[in-house]
Amino acid sequence: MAETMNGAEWLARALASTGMSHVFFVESTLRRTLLQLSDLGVRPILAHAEKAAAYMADGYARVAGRPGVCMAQSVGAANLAAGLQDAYLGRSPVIAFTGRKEPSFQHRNAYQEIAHAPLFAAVTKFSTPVESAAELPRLLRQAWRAALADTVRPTHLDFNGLQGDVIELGQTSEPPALETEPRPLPVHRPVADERDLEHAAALLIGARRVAIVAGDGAVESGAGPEVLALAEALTAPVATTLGARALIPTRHRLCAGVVGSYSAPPPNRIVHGAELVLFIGCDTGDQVTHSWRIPSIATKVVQLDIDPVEIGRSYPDTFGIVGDPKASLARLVEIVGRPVRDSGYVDEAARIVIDWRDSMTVLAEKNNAPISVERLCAELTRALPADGIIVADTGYSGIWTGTMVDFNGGGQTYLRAAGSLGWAFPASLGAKCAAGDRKVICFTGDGGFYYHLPELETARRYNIPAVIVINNNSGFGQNLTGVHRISGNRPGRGEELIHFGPTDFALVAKSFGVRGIRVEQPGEIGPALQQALAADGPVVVDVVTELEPRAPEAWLPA
Ligand SMILES: Cc1ncc(C[n+]2csc(CCOP(=O)(O)OP(=O)(O)O)c2C)c(N)n1
Repeated sequence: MAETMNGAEWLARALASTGMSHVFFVESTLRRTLLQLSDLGVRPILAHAEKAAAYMADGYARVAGRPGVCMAQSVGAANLAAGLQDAYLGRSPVIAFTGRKEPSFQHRNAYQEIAHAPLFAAVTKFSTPVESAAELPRLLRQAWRAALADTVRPTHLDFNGLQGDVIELGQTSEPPALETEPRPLPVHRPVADERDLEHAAALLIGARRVAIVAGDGAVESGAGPEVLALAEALTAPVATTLGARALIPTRHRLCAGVVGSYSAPPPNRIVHGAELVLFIGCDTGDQVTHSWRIPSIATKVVQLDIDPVEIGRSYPDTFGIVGDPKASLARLVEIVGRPVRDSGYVDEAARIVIDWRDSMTVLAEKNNAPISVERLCAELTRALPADGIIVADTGYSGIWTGTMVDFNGGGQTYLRAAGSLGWAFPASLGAKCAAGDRKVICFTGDGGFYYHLPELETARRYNIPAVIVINNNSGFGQNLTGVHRISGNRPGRGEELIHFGPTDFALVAKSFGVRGIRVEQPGEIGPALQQALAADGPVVVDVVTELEPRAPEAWLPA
């Protein structure tokens, strides 16, 4: 006979059955479930703010390739929803639980509560109330499946009762399991239609200057080797989205770099010069295309994506192939075979990349204070272990790491914020919870770090050994160009809008009981990173830089 149990216990056992190791929450919510989870070996991580808990679940999910769970009580729901924006944009399978006051409290000015459904509508692909323990198994399985189905995105369950109490009140006799066979992302690997692949191969072989733009979907699919194999066969340069920075070795002859608005000049020049662009698992949004100017809107496109809705979303002249990137590229490589190709375009592309790299050498090797961020990035490249993970914040932190840090294209992982400043630090803690022995380095500006600074206490409490590198330039560095422009480029004018500090974050870290290393000379960066990576607890590496230097800027045609 099937075992009957309380809904709160069912939830804990069902989550634990998936093999997850951590969940992230702010009191007071689902207490019985959290205690049961703890008994079952799943660690509840108490964060200091709901947004941080959502970011932790996001970082966890991206490294685990499995859902990350976050929870909050009713009044925390708006904060938790705000934290799902990055997971939604970054296509991360975060599952959020909230409590909601029971029906007798609705529509009569209940303390602390606004409607939850509108909050979650924009940041989830499935969000539903849970009214009884009996409904829980069906709805959680749906939330789980929906989060993992392409396009991967957050889902949400809103439990009746301020702290999710409803599931404590009822019983269920369903088996506490969510999956028949736990699988990492992507859960499904359909191979594209053979005729579409043949037509795509003909288009690709028929074009002389083919550029590949590989996106986050290619990373999710683990398609790096297949992307490179196709690039070799077609003699095509490979540019990537920011999120796919680590897809292939960034020093490879065919690697053009990150294309779009968060980019250095070479990839934009290269992709703009293509006759045909092959998008692979790429959202073709404004960031990767620099608002649909790279490549130009009239460019002939072949697009491979697991989600048919993405095909031709931005470029009208698109031939679409629907399938898992890795599985479909493997077949496409076979069909393409070994055609005779002109190497003129890749030679030109390689020259553009080499010349630009040469022009950056002075800054990457700069040996005196103030520290150049290019040098900091060169030190990060040297320090990052072969299976290391970099978690970068948005804005300049994304541009610096996406243009100036090199990756081995096999083993190393690059995670970037999908736009929310402050995401990286909590996300790196969640990432480290999923990373096992792999080292995690967070790269953030001081402006980004201030958002969730109290999570230093969380890092210490659970002894999460992430390395937090702060590019400490005492302000919103990226925004300096903008405020100067508005103020007629008058020196000093407008800087009060973006200036703060100076703050010694090494001292701040120490006050939280976290190790802090202050770095003011370029020669100190390498040893500081080594010490931090060797530590068995969290370490803040506070690198003092200046506001004025600009990150690489994207190229646009005249
Ligand atoms: C939630 C949110 N608010 C505002 C912004 C706009 N924004 C993007 S980058 C940036 C400045 C970041 O400063 P910092 O983290 O210190 O890095 P730096 O630019 O100095 O390298 C701001 C304000 C944002 N991306 N997200």
